[in-house]
Amino acid sequence: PHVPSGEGRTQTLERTETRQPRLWRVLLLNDDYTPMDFVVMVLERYFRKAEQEAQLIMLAVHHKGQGVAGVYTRDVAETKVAQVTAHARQEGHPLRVVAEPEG
Ligand code: TYC
Repeated sequence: PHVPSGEGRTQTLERTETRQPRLWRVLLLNDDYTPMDFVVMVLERYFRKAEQEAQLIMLAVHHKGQGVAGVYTRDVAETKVAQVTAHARQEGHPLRVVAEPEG
């Protein structure tokens, strides 16, 4: 890093290298009550999946207990969790959505 010269006594150290932000997985958890169609709609609308992929992810969650809906930076992942949870509750579904750090 080089130290820019300046008038005052405060020095600013510059770094040109940056690090990639840690990514977070948004997981859908299975339950016995949320309709399959609602989960597919969530995957299409909030996670931008095409219908066929949404169906595959929903069925994988249904059979395995959980699955990855998408991978995002922390703020985006937390917003997805909040939006999907609010939508599910509004419709009276117990769907659980959580975010966890990758790696
Ligand atoms: N198990 C639900 C049913 O049989 C469907 C479902 C799939 C629910 C995925 C939640 O994250 C989920 N209606």
